[in-house]
Amino acid sequence: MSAKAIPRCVILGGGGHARVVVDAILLSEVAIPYAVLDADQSLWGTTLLSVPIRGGDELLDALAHEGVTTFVVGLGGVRDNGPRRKLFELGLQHGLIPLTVRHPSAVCSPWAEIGPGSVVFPTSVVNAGAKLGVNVIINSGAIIEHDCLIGDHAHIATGAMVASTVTVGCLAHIGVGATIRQCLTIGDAAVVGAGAVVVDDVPAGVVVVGVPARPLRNAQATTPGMWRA
Ligand code: JB2
Repeated sequence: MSAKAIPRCVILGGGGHARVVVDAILLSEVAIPYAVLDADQSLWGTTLLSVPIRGGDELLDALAHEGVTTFVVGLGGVRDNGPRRKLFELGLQHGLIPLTVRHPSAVCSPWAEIGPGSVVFPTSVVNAGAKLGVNVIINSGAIIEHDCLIGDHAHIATGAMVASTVTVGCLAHIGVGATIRQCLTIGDAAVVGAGAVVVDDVPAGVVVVGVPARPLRNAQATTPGMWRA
């Protein structure tokens, strides 16, 4: 019986976040990180952890012809997850399969669900009954407690703690080191600032900061995934 072939993967975005994504792919051996694409021409011809940065997103078709079958969004971004959603949709439009990446040091319960294209970074925890949508980031050291629901394209930043049975909406951003009390709902495209402690539900598109977290004055979402402050 032949061993299952390891798929070739393209990483969309070649900055700091992508570096950790590539590291996790290499360590978990879930795919061969075959190429990186980046919008910044000055990076073309260079490498990211020895993976070639080949060019821009217009090379997706060419890479598919070279046998690349999977992709992962390597763009982290801060607060606005709209560009990450666009890149995810671009990969799908090119017929590629979203790769799910778990760093080997992450603790993911076998009773948790991790959606396609999601990335789970070093030492994070995703506990039993949690469900992550597509293209979610669980950044380094973040904790997703049992029975949480994390919406598509959401980003749980480094060291954030999401207590049990919390719902985080699509495109939401939970900032570095923030804490969300159990059973709350964070709306679609809402933003929780770094270090905030959230003790009430956060409506869709609203930006909250502080301890306890309160809405930031003069800040509001325009369309989901687009915000201004
Ligand atoms: O449409 C795009 C595109 N837009 C920006 N397509 C492709 N293929 N690449 C794109 N990029 C590229 O993403 C930029 O040219 C840039 O090289 C890269 C973003 O890199 P940067 O290091 O600026 O940000 P990041 O998203 O990798 O990391 C941020 O978010 C992480 C969560 C940083 O704030 C990190 O510190 C943070 N950990």
